[in-house]
Amino acid sequence: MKPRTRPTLARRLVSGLATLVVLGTVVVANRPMVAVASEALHTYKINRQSYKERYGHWANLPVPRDFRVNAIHAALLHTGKVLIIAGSGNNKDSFEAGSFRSVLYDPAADSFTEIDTPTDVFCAGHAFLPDGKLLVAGGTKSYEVLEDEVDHAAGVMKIKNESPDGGPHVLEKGTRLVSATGHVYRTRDKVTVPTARKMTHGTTTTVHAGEVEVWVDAVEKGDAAVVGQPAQYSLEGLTGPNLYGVSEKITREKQEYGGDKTSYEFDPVTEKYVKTGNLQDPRWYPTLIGLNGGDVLAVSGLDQFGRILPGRNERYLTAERRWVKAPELKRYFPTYPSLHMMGDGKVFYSGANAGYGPDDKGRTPGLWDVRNNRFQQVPGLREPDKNETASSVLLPPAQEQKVMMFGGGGVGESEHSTARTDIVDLDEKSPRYRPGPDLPKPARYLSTVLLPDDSVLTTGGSSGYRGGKYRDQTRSDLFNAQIYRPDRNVFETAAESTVGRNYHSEAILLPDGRVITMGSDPLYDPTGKNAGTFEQRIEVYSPPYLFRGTRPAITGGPAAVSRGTTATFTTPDAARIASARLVRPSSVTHVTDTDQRSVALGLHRTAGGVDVTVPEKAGLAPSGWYMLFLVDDKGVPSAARWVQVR
Ligand SMILES: [Cu+2]
Repeated sequence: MKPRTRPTLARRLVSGLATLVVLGTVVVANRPMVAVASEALHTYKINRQSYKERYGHWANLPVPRDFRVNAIHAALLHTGKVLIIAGSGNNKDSFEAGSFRSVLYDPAADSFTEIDTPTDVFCAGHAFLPDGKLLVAGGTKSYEVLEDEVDHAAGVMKIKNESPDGGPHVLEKGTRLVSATGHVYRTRDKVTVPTARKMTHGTTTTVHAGEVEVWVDAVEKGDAAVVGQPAQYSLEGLTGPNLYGVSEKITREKQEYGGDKTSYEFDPVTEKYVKTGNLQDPRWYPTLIGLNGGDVLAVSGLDQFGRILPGRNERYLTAERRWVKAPELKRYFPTYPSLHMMGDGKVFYSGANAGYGPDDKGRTPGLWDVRNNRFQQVPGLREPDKNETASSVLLPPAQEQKVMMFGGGGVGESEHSTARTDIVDLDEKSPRYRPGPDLPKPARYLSTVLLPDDSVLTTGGSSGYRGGKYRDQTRSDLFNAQIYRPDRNVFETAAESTVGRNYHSEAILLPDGRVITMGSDPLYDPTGKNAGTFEQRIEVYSPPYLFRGTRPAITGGPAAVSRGTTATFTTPDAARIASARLVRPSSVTHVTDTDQRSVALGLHRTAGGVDVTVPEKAGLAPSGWYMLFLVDDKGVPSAARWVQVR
């Protein structure tokens, strides 16, 4: 047989080129098939055991149609169920229809229940009480009206009563007030104007007018009824100087959301909202934080007329189930400030917040001593102009007293966002933020979830405002997830989520060690031209530790433990238990969560179990329900057992 001659270089090039052209044509002609093939390859890859062991695994949670809600708030109850609160769900039609919703998801039974929701708790604040009930305070009294939708001039009117004798005056909704130029305005609510108070000092008597604020709308449309300066108004049909209105200005500017005064304790056992005393100030976007001793502090928020509260904070007296003013703790914060309870009882404001208020006020992080209202600024945070829509957590374990800031964006509808993380050690004498590792991409609304193995899952978020435009992208949802390892100060790549989550989204650790993610409220649809729709799908992430062999089990132990004491829990896996953690369940909205924390327990292994010691300080382990996790020497956690810390 004649040996085959080797083709020349030119021939080989021509033939190679021809093959490429043929292959290219095949690929182009069969693009859908190639896409299917690459998707199949991706599916194969992410489902391999070795992949899951390294990156974890995401799965969609099928939600029956009737239980799909706009998840604005989420909290894990000590019954193991997740309370998902929508209220009106940032949907004006639902608000006007009085349709307010909450849903309970039970991960153990994989079932959903509708919860009767009496008022619009959309954008309330919440925090767990020592007995495990969830205090939910504030919410939505009125929806925003954008400037181009304001046809009638409107504003806040102060009605004054200078008569100390006639008793209080009740003004029905629709009461008419007239300006000096004859324009008529109607009140939006029924109000009671208190009597004036007579004060006598020696021989002189002064009268302090009684007053109440009410929103008024001009009767006629257009600009004629706009009043640009402070003015006085008379009540139609009323003569005499005793009762009148004054207003700073009546405008056709944008009307912000108005806050509500309602407050509830959600009872995880009866699964009902139980009304408590009202807030002293209506609040929309407040932060609630539990204080040592069991009371709760409410700070910030917009009032019933959409004005940011100028530092009027208040305290919930848990034993009496009512709110009282806290003038001794007057301090201004932007809305939904991220607050963390520290070991010594001080409250740390990380600087993260959620978006209302001027850009030059109350934006500096610091340690707030809630016993004497002193505030020690904490310097060093990089890009301090990008704290809005940032998130922060008390890193695990809580004993380290380190808080980490993640991402964030500029104030308002800013196009700027950041990938920075910074960490502060609040045990230092003069604590300051120091640089942490960057996130893979700039991120607003990043969800941060403490895992029982002392790592932090970060997931979701978007680079642009509410998932919208960022640089050359129309949509900017982030699908990359990563796990922060405090011991090595690095982010490890995690599997990618399939659902993007920006504004109004949440992620929380479940008792079985998985993480549930929900919500997202994009401003625009994928074209970037039409209004976006609320994301109602739920996705659940199983971290790598769930694929790394048999989990240790907790088989018995007390339902309650006291701080500073030791308790015994039984486990057949005692020999390989390396750590024990109490993880306080999350109650989160707008990436603000004052509850989430992981507390290290002293650990002593015995033959059939472990003795664990709870720290003494209430600032480290505030009273309430926790998930006890035992973690083995490979970092694999048990399923949690619920324990109440007293
Ligand atoms: Cu919101």
